[in-house]
Amino acid sequence: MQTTHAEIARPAQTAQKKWSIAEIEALFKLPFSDLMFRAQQIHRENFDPNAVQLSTLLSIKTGGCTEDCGYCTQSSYHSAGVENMKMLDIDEVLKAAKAAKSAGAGRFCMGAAWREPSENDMKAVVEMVREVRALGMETCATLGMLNDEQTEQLRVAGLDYYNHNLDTAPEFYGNIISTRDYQDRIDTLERVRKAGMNVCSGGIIGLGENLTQRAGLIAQLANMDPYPESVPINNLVKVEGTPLAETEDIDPLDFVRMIAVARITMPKAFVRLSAGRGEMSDAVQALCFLGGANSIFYGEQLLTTGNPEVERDRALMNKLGLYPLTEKH
Ligand code: SAM
Ligand code: DTB
Ligand code: SF4
Repeated sequence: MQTTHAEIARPAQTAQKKWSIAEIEALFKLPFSDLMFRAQQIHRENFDPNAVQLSTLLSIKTGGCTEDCGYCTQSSYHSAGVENMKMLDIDEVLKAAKAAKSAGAGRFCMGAAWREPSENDMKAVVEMVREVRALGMETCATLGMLNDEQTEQLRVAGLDYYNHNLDTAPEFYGNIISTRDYQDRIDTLERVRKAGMNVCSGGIIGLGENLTQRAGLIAQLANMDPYPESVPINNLVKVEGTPLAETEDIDPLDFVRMIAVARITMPKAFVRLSAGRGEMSDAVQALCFLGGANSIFYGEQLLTTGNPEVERDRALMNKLGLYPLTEKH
């Protein structure tokens, strides 16, 4: 099996620190410069500080989801104007993956609006994973809950990462999603880990959660043993027709703090500055990189919402002296 960047960056783990929620909250409350300094120090001990991992997302099955996640445009409970579409065929997926590769992405992430995949869905996805991997890209998929057999099918196909977010703290989860519970998410993550694939799991901020709940999400992630190789931190993208459309905006500096706390508590993870970059200034994104973010979604589109244009990201990276991970490793 091809060695992945995460495996290179993350040698055998020694005993992992356990974080209490109070300790994590104390990190959030540090003076901003102290927090950034500490995060940047840890970042430099573990990574090339100027290399950024680039992942391109493709929605392989959009809309009509049977879950009721309050933030999501694709839930059939909401009216965000996203249609229930059929799954893309393999040629469309490969075309997008080749374009992502030639634009400089190292990883291709395939997302589906499913509670869990069916047997037929799995047949198609397994083929997609095999073929995308054959292009020489890292592969990631996010398909909802998995059972043991499905996890094994993905591992055999050569899937490098499985994304499944915890999204928020356990005690706030029920305010956002009622059709599954927190333990369902943890069970899928454990299956992915047991099968030997890299775990990608993170969350969203700006859902109306308080600081203790942000710390609670970080504690869940950082205390997994081992913690995820990839940790996406999303800023809620508010879309009309979803229950969270009117939620109050968070202060962008609080987003930066979330990134820095993820970096400090999960020193060897790739921390991804994920959804919400379209609404962020270059200055805020620069602070996120300083706080230890070293991965982004790269390409005009996330799943159903926009992301910065490739040209804008290239210009930002040039301005900051950042380069794609694949070019230097
Ligand atoms: N259906 C699968 C699932 O829920 O795991 C995979 C796709 S789902 C869209 C993947 C993740 O995208 C969610 O867990 C959530 O963290 C993030 N997400 C979805 N809608 C979002 C939004 N409006 N703003 C920010 N993040 C969002
Ligand atoms: C993740 O943490 N963020 C991505 C990915 N994993 C699948 C999804 C962001 C979705 C943003 C809203 C949309 O485009 O629909
Ligand atoms: Fe479905 Fe995933 Fe959206 Fe939830 S986040 S409604 S599971 S697509």
